[in-house]
Amino acid sequence: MADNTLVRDVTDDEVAFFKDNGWVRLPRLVDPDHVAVLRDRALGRLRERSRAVTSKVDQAFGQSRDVAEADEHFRDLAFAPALGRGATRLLHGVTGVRIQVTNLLIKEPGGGHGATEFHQDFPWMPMDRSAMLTVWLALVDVPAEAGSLRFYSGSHRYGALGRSFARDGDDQLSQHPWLKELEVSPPLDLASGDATAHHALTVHGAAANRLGTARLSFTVTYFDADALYTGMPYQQTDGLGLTVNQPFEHPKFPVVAHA
Ligand SMILES: O=C(O)CCC(=O)C(=O)O
Repeated sequence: MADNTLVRDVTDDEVAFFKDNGWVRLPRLVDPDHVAVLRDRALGRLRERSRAVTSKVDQAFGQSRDVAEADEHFRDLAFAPALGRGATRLLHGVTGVRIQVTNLLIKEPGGGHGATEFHQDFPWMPMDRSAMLTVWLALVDVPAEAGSLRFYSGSHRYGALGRSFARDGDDQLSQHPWLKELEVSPPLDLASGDATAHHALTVHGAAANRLGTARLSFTVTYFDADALYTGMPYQQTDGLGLTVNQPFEHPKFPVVAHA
């Protein structure tokens, strides 16, 4: 993928907004013509996914995890230098990033999937530091009524607030009613190729899809390349042979940007 043509750089204003709010909107991050190619590939992959509903997450959206390992188009995007640079700048104070996971998400309309309850991503992670973010790229137009993400602005400054999706009634608002004192991001109408980025400590969620067509997105999660493995049990990392208190030196966690 040719850098600076299909993926743009993140601007200084976007970096500043993310630092204050823990999330940012990134209009036209990826060229919409290229996104049309990605969309077709995404639909093919998602058709093959397991439809088993074994967790609360499965009730909120369907997934095709590690898509960049299986499809060079998504690999090229996850490795795009502009994205690696952007993630490094957004994550203030890190010198480089690794990929934690790539994913395709589908939120079906008409009761197929419900709302994504408000949660933080970090409490599940076996990293010794929280510098981590997810870029959520719209592969179709995602008006607010399709369930674009909403964020509690500034919630990334309150540390790890606990796991959600683990027990009934454990969304972040139920666990921490004081979050309502924070501003919620406005309902976002995203065009295909627009993205949002959110910090792994930012409380976020999404309404059910009321649009009538599927909400489709590609996500890539980047984390501090210098983070150390804690050994906390986690399905993705269990059995990979990672060493506790050492960096994530493994092909599953490639470095995409480093000073
Ligand atoms: O797309 C959604 O509804 C939720 C996605 C999410 O929580 C994430 O990417 O961290």
